[in-house]
Amino acid sequence: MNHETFAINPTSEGFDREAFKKEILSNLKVLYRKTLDTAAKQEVFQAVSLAVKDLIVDRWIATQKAYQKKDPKFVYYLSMEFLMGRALGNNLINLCCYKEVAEVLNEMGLDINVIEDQEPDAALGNGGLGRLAACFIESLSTLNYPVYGCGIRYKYGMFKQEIRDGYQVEVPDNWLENGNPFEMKRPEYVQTVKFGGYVRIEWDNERQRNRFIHDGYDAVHAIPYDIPVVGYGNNMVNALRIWDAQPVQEFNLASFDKGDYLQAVEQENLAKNIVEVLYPNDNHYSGKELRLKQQYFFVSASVQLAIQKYKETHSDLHKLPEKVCFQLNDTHPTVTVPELMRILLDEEGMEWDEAWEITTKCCAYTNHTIMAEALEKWPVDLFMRLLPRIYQIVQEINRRFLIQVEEKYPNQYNKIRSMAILYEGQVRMANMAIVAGFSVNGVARLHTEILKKRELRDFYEMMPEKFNNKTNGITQRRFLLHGNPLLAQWVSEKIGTDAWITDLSFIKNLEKYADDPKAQKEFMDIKYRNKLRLAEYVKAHNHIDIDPNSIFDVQVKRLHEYKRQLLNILHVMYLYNQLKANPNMDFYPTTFIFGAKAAAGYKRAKETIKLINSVADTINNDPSINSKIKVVFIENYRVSNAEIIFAASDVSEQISTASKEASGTGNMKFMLNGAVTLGTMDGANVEIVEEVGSENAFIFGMSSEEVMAYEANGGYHPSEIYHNDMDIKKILDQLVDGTFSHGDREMFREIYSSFLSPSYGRADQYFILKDFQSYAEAQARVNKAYQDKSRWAKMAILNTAKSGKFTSDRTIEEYVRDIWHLEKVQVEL
Ligand code: 26W
Repeated sequence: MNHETFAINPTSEGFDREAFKKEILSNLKVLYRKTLDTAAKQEVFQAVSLAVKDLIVDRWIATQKAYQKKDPKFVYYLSMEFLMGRALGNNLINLCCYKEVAEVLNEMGLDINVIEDQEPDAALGNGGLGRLAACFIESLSTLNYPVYGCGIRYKYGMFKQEIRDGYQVEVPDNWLENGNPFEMKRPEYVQTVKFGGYVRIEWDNERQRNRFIHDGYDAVHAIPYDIPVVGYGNNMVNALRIWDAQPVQEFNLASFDKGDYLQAVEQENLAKNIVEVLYPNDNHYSGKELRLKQQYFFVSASVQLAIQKYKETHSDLHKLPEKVCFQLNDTHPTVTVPELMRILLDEEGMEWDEAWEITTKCCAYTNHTIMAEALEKWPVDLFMRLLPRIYQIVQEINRRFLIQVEEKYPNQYNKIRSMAILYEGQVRMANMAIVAGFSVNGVARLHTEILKKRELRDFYEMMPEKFNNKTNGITQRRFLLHGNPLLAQWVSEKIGTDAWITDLSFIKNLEKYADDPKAQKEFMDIKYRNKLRLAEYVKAHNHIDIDPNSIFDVQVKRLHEYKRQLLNILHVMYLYNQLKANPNMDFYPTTFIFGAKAAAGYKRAKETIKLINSVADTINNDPSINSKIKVVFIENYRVSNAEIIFAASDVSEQISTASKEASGTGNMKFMLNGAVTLGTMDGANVEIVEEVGSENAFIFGMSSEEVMAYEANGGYHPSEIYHNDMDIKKILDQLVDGTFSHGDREMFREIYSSFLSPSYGRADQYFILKDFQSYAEAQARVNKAYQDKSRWAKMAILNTAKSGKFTSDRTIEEYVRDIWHLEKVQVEL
């Protein structure tokens, strides 16, 4: 990476402390008619944020000026999800005045941590895919690239999780309750989005061709809100543009006759419903009409505005691909393809071939999963009813594509079956994205290879040039500099520079300290202090005491069967049995920490949460094991507490069934913070082990090839393991003998049955029993390794030192080089 041309500005010269202080006080006065001594914490947060916004807006305006001057190409990162977390702390970090503001607040008798804690997370995403989008736009800004993040301004984001009696309860996340101090409403960019109705064909005499006219539709207005995305120390501010829906006509009872009245109510309801809530499903397609409405709503608004903006300064739409790239974050925004075609054909009057040429040069697609249940396939009748004109265009795309398939593979029906966009009454969104996109990328090397060899084999054979890999990354500004200030400071001191903040490859210079006893001690002291911080959080939120001297073994991520939280908790049960049978066995005290939300309708996932909490309850209250094992389920896992958790972790549990986790990004956040991976050879774990060396990770379990071979043969027989392995038999039996359920033998019966006689699907689909002994053995190696303090410290330091590859800055430079072809823009203040 070349940073010479764009020297960063890590000092905050020009930051005027007194003016900042005054502005906070003035904001309190104007917003709330209050002074510092009477203002509530939330009000102080708002006042501080508004003062920060003032700093941001200067840079935002400067960025706009630079864009006007340079007319650069933009990437439009289209995503149903942006899991931003909190903004205040990171904005201060990227403005390079975090320390100064902390000091100013301190002088005013305020604690910056308390102020930051007043901010609700912007949780407009489920998990990895949404957080990746947030890291990407932050990296783009930091690297001086032009981007619009395009998404939906959900009224309710990811639900808040409460644990009651060990069960997950979902509570609405009213994140906009107190307003969002950083956002800017942009009513001047309102767009109209049309649903339903029918398509009329008229003869256009002038052009001597048919015209397609969409009539009888329901319309909604899309109003964008811009949230600033501040680059680190470079004065660049891009926008995350999220759309709100408003009825086209304000509802006005008096002025409507009966027909208008009903129409007005319907339009009002349509607008209200569309942006009401984020679908809390991760990796599971549900086929709900409202979800397709959400997709078309934000895509249509974003594409229309992109074209409008382009046309303000350009006359030739054929050159659109020189200025615009639409990156589709999974298939969710794939209606971008027919929507762009519609605009070019119906509104701009182009011929099909010209429109197709432009569209296919503007769209690129990222695949984030191979899980079959995540594939979006819309029923044709629903699709056609909601988007009649879009559907016609999809039909034509499909028709022309199938002619090509037929030409290349005459009479090979299997090719049509696998690649058709319209098939058996369904619109297959992935196929449309691949056919129309000029780039198809996976998110880790192994994942991309599996796509090419298996899931998308026929497409890869027909159009190999489209396929490429972009291994995911994470932003070190949030997950080290903000989340772990002690370690960040130490890294800078040790390597003698803070260049790692914008070029993480510098962090490799830590390697020379891996064997240094003094550095080892410092590193582990910092880890200890971070463990204390997490212990305080757990005490305050879970009322459980955990020992910061114990190993913190952590699995935090969405709850999903393929991620195998069940393997983890079954192993805890096994360890408990071992310790009870042999209280003096060699075992270093370990705290097993879980954090996970389950999709609201995902029964097995919710049962697993209950099991974890039940096992925790039994073990934590059993004095006979002397607190050697503690189990903690952290309620409401989200970006803000994740930052605290990663900093405090010793062991990073990345234990998905090999081949199932496309990449994982939590694994990278742990690594950066010096946690050692305990994992399978899946997703980006493969590349993590490659960087850090297999001697500095704990790898276990079947390979992806082995898993896929078993799957090809219809699975395996877990009952053989059950009957032959007495340790495993015991833990499974404990699921139904009441050991962890106060005598209730039915509570975990379904989990038990899933191994031996499932009511649906294959027995032990995710090979938990098959991998169990290998996992237990790896856990034992971890426990032993931790007891050698110096060896552990070395491994931990090396994990941080070798994490350079996993910055989202590297990922973004690869997208820019291979897909987006953007130029850096310099912003002068
Ligand atoms: C249609 C329902 C639905 C919702 C979300 C389907 C699929 C998704 C996402 C693709 C799920 C997701 O977050 N996938 C994760 O993406 C991360 C970023 O690339 C990867 O690191 C994770 O491995 C992958 O599970």
